[in-house]
Amino acid sequence: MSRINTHRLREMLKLYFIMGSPNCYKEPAEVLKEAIAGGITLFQFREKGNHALTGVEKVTLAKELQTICKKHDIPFIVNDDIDLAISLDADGVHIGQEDEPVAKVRSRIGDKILGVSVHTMEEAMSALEAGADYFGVGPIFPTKTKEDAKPVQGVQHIQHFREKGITIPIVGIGGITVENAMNVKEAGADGVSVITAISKASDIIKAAQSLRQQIEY
Ligand code: TZP
Ligand code: MG
Repeated sequence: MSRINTHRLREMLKLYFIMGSPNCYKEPAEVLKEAIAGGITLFQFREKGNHALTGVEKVTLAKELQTICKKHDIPFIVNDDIDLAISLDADGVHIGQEDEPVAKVRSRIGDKILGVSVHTMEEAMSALEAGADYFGVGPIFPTKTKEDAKPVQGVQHIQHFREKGITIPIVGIGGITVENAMNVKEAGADGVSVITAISKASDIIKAAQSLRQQIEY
């Protein structure tokens, strides 16, 4: 295997759906199937927050969702849990600044996709050097989904990274909806990552379709 091709990764990041059981009003497997039917391009399993599953239950859900992704050719990324990603042979991992150091994670996962949340130029440069494949930047807009989220950064933050010469694939995250997704792309992001705009939508298929249209425009 070799590191993911950047062009392919930019395509994958267009509509990046992130979800775990605490983000769903119904069965996560059903939510994921509908999101895929609506056109998501990448999935991240993020089992975090109130009533998040742990242990065997978490692993069982991860396997169930990974199986769905495989069936539909949607790459499966694991949030934070490097051991889980390795044991499931996931397509990649996404880590934040408070997780294991980027270089250590890169050496553990080999050529799997490695996403890193960055908030400053310093974090960005160091993640780049340590082997990140893409950056998650946010929260772009106010969000209630992540309790310990950093202050809202606005789309200017993505613009700033691009102006400073950061060419690595970037996804915006935090409070992104069909109404504001276009602004995130126009600021220089390759795609948007969303949790509740899809997971808690009354019509999940339509929500994903509408977001995808905004990004493809
Ligand atoms: N990281 C920064 S904001 C956020 C994460 C995981 C939550 C995004 O959730 P939502 O529901 O799309 O605002
Ligand atoms: Mg993390």
